[in-house]
This record gives sequence, structure tokens and C-alpha cells, in this order.
Amino acid sequence: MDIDYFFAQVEELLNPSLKGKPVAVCVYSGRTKDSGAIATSNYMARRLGIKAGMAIVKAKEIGKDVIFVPMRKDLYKEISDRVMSIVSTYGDSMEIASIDEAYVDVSRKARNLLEAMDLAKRLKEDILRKEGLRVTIGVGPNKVLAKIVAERNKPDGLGVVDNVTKFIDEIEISEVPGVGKKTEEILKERGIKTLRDVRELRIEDLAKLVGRSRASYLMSLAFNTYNEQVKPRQVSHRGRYVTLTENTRDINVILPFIKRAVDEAFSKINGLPMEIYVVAIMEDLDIVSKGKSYKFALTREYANVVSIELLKKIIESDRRKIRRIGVRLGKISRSSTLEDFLH
Ligand code: DCP
Ligand code: CA
Ligand code: CA
Repeated sequence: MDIDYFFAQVEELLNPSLKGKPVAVCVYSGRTKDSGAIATSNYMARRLGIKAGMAIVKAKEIGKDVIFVPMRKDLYKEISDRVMSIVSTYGDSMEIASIDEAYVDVSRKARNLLEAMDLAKRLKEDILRKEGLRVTIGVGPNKVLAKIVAERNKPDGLGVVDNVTKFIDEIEISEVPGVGKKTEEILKERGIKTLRDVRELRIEDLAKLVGRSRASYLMSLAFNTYNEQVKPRQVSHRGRYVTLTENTRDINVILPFIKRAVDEAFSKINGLPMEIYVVAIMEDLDIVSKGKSYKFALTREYANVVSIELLKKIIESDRRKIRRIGVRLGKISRSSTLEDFLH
């Protein structure tokens, strides 16, 4: 599962006036007014040539009518967390590969490709209904083939690898995740363009060209013996957010909500955090957060106290009303708490 033009889609979602216009999300470095790079752009902006990684200055030259918005990473992280928790209910295990990408093992939930596609279709609808976001899903016999078929079906797509042998034969080296431009060039010079071409080689010869580990990776894909499992990747943080009954800056009104957020975040984790953030989503949907790190793990009671301090800091530092309040727990481990040391 890969979220379509993720950062830019979130901006469209929160600001409907952007819909139908070319949008680019900028990471300003702060050195000069427009120094920095484009994080991503929606498909309209891409058609104008504005792509991730491009200098903002250059993008502004070629895209006079493009709407440039600053990146709001905390906001995307929160939404990513919510999408990932929907995704996690669709399989037996899930590996979060990046902020907008996850692999789900459905081999026990689905008996065949058709059932897997049906699950994928339902997941797409679920994410659209609950979060308003469009995603692309690839269904395949392993993680790499699923990712490749998803890439080919972006945006708003659902791709499936039905004829595995034929599919593998036609995969271009440039499509294989984890294979860089340099490897691609080296192989192209020798007329090796697809995984079918790779299969014709001897692994020793391929290893001389691209190194041993890349050679065995490519060979395993070409012979369909690649079987890296979906590794349940430890989620390093857990967030819980609640919507206030009305937008407010009154700490007494917010207190029961933040307590609920802390309690629920704690009930989701398997261990204790050494880091806590309070995240306030303001009335205009902007996000402000304040956090604190410790050398020891925090109990729920301690976290409740700290969360109130952090909330006070947010209210003091910002004049807007708060719409949603949440906590993120980080550096979660099973390590001992201060109390364990003392007893
Ligand atoms: N990203 C970034 N800088 C980059 C590339 C990506 O900050 N050079 C961020 C912004 C993207 C997000 O990571 O929204 C996900 O990256 P993807 O490669 O999945 O790209 P998108 O989701 O933007 O587009 P697509 O529809 O092609 O998946
Ligand atoms: Ca994406
Ligand atoms: Ca991605």
C-alpha cells in the first residue's frame, strides 16, 4: 500500500480550494527566501515538470501558476499513523516501509489472488472513507513484486501480479526497488535490461558487475525464489488523538481529553516510552507540538503529569484555539522505570 502523492494530497484534503490546481509541497531550508527543495507535488504539477527533489527556485520558474505550500511533517505523520492502523487490521502482519508505504501479509486471510484483491479493494475504500485519502495497492506473491505492480498502477490503482513468470520476465532493471542508477547503467551497457536477461547470466558474472549481494538479490527475483518475509517492524512511536467537543484554549476543558489520549496511547503500547510529545491540532488545522525526552521510561501516571506541563507550554506559546489534542509516545522499550530502580 502506497499513499498517492502523499504530502500534497494531505494539503489538498485540508484545503479544498487547492483541488484541481497544481500543488507543490516545499521544504524550505531557511537560508534564503526560496532556498530548499520540493518534497512532492500533485499529478497536475508533475505534468508541468515539477517533481520531488527539484530546487524550489527552479520549480517557481517553470510553474508560474503552481501553488507552493510549506511542508507540515507533523501533520503528515499523524495522518500516516491513522492510515497505518487501518492497514494493520487487513493482514496477519504488517511492515511499515516509510511514512506512506506498508507491506501486509494476507496469505492467511486470503486463500487466493481473487480474495487478496477483494481485501485490497476493501482496504482502499476503507482508507478513502475514513481518512479521505486515495492510495494504490499492489497484490503479489512477494514484497518486491507487489511494490513493482503498485508503482505501475499509481495513482488510485489496484494492481495484481497474476501471471508471475510473465510478469517477472518483463520487469525492467530500472523498476527493481533498491537498484540504483549506477547499477542500471552498468547492466544496460551490456544489454541487460530485464529480469529475463538477468536469468540468462551466471551469478558469478553478474556479481563481478554489480557486487555479490545485488547479484543474488536480482537472481532471486529473476528465478522467483525471493521470499523475504513481511517483518513486523517495531513501531517506534504511538499516537492517540482526540477531538475536543469545541475549539478552546481553556486548559480545564482540555484536561480530561488529554488524560484520555495518554491513557489510550499507553494501552496500545507494549512497553514504556522514554519520550512524550503533546500535539495540538489548532482551529485552522495547523499543528503545534512540544515534547520531552528522558533517560528512563515513563509510567502512565508520570506521563499524565508531563503531558499537562507540555499542554500548558503550547497554550502559552500560541494564541489560537485548539481543535484536537493528542500525545505521541516515543522511544518505546521494555526497559525499567525509575520505580524499578528504586525498589
Ligand atoms: N518525499 C520527500 N522527498 C523526496 C521524496 C519523497 O520529502 N525526495 C516525501 C513526500 C512524499 C512522501 O515522501 O509525499 C512519499 O514519497 P513517494 O515516493 O511515495 O511519493 P508520493 O507519495 O509523493 O507520490 P506517488 O503518488 O508517486 O507515490
Ligand atoms: Ca506515495
Ligand atoms: Ca512511497
